[in-house]
Amino acid sequence: MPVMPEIGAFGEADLLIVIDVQNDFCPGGALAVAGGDEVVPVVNRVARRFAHVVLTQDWHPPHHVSFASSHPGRKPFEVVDLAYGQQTLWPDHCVQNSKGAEFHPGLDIPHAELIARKGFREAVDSYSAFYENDHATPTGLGGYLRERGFRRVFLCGLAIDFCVGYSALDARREGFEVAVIEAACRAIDLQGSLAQAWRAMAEAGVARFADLS
Ligand code: VGL
Ligand code: ZN
Repeated sequence: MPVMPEIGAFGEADLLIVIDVQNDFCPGGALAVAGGDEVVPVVNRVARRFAHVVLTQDWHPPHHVSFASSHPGRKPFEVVDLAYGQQTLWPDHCVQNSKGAEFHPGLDIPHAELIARKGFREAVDSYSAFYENDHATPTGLGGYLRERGFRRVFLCGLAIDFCVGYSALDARREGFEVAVIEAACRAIDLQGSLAQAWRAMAEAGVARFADLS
């Protein structure tokens, strides 16, 4: 199991990754996460503790394979078998350059150093910031983090049971120490996905912090 630092002792080897705090994942958005907007002030506060922050942005082309609308006869939240495995179908969301794909207007992290967009390949979804959903095609973020010298990755944002959780597991696979900051996350919670995500993260050695304050 990784040994996480004392809370408060964040330095040059520590990175906060803020996952997908975008309009479409907030109330009123196309794939609204309950209480999604509530994370905004928490994320802003947490981000001020870190010298280094990366943001991710779900960024799909129109007719993306993860959209139910791309599969005649299918409805959102159904699961289909694709070439790379099972894929949950979603309402159209975070379409490139749309209002829904923009960061929540309250997100205030001027010192964020990189915006990593994901899910931009039409034929494969990408929950994780590190790998496409085929679990084989890297996004390049792992290499970026290594080259920057980060060793500890802290994660927060939306949604804990999809993009935050998959990113946490992949960050462990990439060899980083990993912690999730729960107060700065919300869940989609589809058919037990929230409990399953926490179980998988615990097994993988992802630390769980209630908050940083
Ligand atoms: C997400 C489903 C589809 C997420 C993104 O950010 O958790 N979930 N696209
Ligand atoms: Zn998406």
